[in-house]
Amino acid sequence: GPGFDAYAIQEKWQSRWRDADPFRTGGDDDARPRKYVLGMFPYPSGDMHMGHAENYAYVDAVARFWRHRGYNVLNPVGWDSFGLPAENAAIQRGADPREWTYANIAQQRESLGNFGTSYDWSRVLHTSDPEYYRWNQWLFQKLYERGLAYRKESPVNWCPNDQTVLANEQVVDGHCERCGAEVVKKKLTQWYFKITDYADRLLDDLNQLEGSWPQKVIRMQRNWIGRSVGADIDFEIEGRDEKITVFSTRPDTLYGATFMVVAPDSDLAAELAEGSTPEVQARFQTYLEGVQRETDIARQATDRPKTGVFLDRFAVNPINGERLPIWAADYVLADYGHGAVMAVPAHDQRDLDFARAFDLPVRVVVDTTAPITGAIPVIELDENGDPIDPTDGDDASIDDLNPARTGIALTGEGRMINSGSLDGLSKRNAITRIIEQLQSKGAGRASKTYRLRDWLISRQRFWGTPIPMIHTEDGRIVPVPDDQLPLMLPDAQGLDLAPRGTSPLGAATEWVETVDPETGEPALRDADTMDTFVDSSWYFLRFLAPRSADQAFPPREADKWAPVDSYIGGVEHAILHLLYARFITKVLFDMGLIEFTEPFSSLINQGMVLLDGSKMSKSKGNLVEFAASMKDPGADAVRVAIAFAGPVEDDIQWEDVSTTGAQKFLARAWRVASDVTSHPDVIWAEGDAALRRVTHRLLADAPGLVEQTKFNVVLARLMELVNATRKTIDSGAGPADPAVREAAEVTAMVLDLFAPHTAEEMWEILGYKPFVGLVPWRAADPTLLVEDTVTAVVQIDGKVRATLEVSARIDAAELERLARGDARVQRSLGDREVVRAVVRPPKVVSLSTR
Ligand code: ANZ
Repeated sequence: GPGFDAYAIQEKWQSRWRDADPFRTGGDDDARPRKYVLGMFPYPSGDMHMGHAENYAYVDAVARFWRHRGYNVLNPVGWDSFGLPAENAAIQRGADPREWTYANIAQQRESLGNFGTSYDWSRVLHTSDPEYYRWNQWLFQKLYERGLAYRKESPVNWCPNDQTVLANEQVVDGHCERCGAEVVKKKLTQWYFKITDYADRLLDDLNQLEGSWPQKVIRMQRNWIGRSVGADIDFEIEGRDEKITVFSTRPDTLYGATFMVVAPDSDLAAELAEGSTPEVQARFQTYLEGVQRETDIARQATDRPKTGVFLDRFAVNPINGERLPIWAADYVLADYGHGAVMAVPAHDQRDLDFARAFDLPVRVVVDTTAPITGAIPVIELDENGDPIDPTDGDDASIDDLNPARTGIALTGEGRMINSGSLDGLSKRNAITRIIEQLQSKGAGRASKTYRLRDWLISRQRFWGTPIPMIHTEDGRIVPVPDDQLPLMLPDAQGLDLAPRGTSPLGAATEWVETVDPETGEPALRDADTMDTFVDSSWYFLRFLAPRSADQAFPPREADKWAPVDSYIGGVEHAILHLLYARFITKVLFDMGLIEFTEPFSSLINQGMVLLDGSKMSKSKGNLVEFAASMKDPGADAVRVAIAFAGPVEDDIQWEDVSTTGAQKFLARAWRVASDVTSHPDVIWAEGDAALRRVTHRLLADAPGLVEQTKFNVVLARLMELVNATRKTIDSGAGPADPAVREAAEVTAMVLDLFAPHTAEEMWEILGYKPFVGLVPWRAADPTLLVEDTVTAVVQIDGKVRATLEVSARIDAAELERLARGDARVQRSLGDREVVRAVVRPPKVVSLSTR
């Protein structure tokens, strides 16, 4: 007969799917339970590459799986279509970002169709459509009403190449996440979303996600939020009316404070220097200029020599009235805590390094050699990974450990000494006690500090959502009235998009000029656009009713579908996108619009497709053409090869991906279906039991494996089934055996997860109507799952010495190996040698020593 023609099959089934639209999500009358499966939506920069293919292959496998399991599946797709790459490409080519974007979307959409993905195509959305970004503007105004959107002037991350500000999350090791240019600080007035108000909830709710999100992502989010618990302590400053507040995680060590350090680039440092001698001022200025050229990363490195200037000013320790010299030093950061620290060199390594460099006093206030009952000792490791025991040596006393001499700060647990009324207390009790004392003096309070900063959302670029605010002549800032929304982007024609640090919209005179909605006086629109991470922070809700003209999303649909059951995408979004989406979800919850607080119930991060060890992306120029691969080897072979390449979360080396192997497997599966000669009305029970067992074990195991995203294992088991079926056709009961038909049908159904075109074709060959994609999962027959075992006896010189439970299908070699390895057999053999073995599988092994 004719051979397996993968491309013809692919074309045929894609056209049938287009006509019948079988995977559209069921509506209100659909009684099936619901599943919301979502892949992180693509950015339309050029055509797709194999990294995209991997993501869509997994998303489609999960969506198809739940349909087979009887669910009404929502699996939508859309485009994250605002953003810098479109604008930069447009500038380079002198084109319109809009045209570039929508041309790419059209190309990607065709590629996705060619890949055979089972999306609900009726729900496609683009974030650059006014019907979408109108709701970004709504969201912005809602946050503004709630005090969660505000403007402030502060030093921001500035990319000198892209000429725009960046969020902290977009700065990677001091460089622009997109273009790699070194990021500098610039003082600007910008819009922020107050994500820090949600820091505790963003942190605490991660507990709900344990087990359903990758541990690594949870850990990265925890570190990013970075909650530290401690106290704020206020210090009087000589010659200054206001106190200086410092944040400390170790208020228990307050008696050990011997100096104070302020961040040189803080307003506070400048003010303290200004109030000092001209000499200090000059030295401070020189120091500051050097500091401003450093990155935060370099400043926090523990191994670099400590630098700083004495400001010739003094603080007063609120607990004992001691005078503390104030220094400015770059290891203290301006935008963490209060930009100032009380330095406790005996118990903080950075402070100790500084004290030793500038000959400042060191006072021990925790005796780390004193035993603390009930406390779990903190064991620190040295660079060899061996525990450092601060009490090393039998008669170590705290004097032997004097950090001023050893250079090692005593950071471990112990009992308070040299600390007045705190003496003898453990760390925990001392912290509680000192906070009480400070509080009663009005000089301190319990406090928390976070690494997380507010989310800077304004951008000085064109291709984004216009910020829906108006600046009035008398200096007020008011929302664009509702009836003027969407506030649409003007035509890019005639606008100079070249980055120059101010928004190109500002030059669109007609667009920018408006009136104050309250007074009718002339006013100006805000010319900045929103960070595109605003767009993606809530898009999963828009899919529920993407055409809705009067709501961002209907709460009723959200009750039905959200949160997303399975969210699938790259680990590169472990912080930014996921954190923002979690934040906005909590805001929408607080607004009473949704009834859940976490947007993605489970998260699957796929690894990357690598070429020569580096990430595959267009910018790296190492793209394996997606479009070409759809013709040869074809969509199914690409999907199978990727899913078979290894565990989902592992990176894949493209060189190791065997599309030839995948093609051969698909042809074998198809041929098995073609060889079946029995009719669909066969009686399964009459089929070959051994083959049926392989089939039913796959039916029983595959659901668990898919839920654990072990797609490669499912494929390996499918290959095993195809091989077993071939064996029965060729050397067993032949192609008419009902077990062969059963195996071929189950192969088609399970194969649909990975190779839907081949699966549909097999299903049709087997005499069924389309679509195998909608066929309910077959239940495994429990009687075929019991592993049939028998009891084998082991005789030595005619006497039974042991019995073994073995598989009924065991072969002679394996049975002999088990028998000889058995402990009882070895014991009764002692040092006698076996001279003859007679093995009759599965029941008898007879060993002779004579
Ligand atoms: C006194 C002290 C004694 C401290 C001690 C530590 C150990 P994390 O855990 O990272 O939050 N600190 C506070 N603000 C700072 C800033 N802007 N730049 C650099 N360091 C700053 O660290 C909190 C600790 O880091 C605080 O507790 C403070 O030093 C320092 F034995 O206060 B500690």
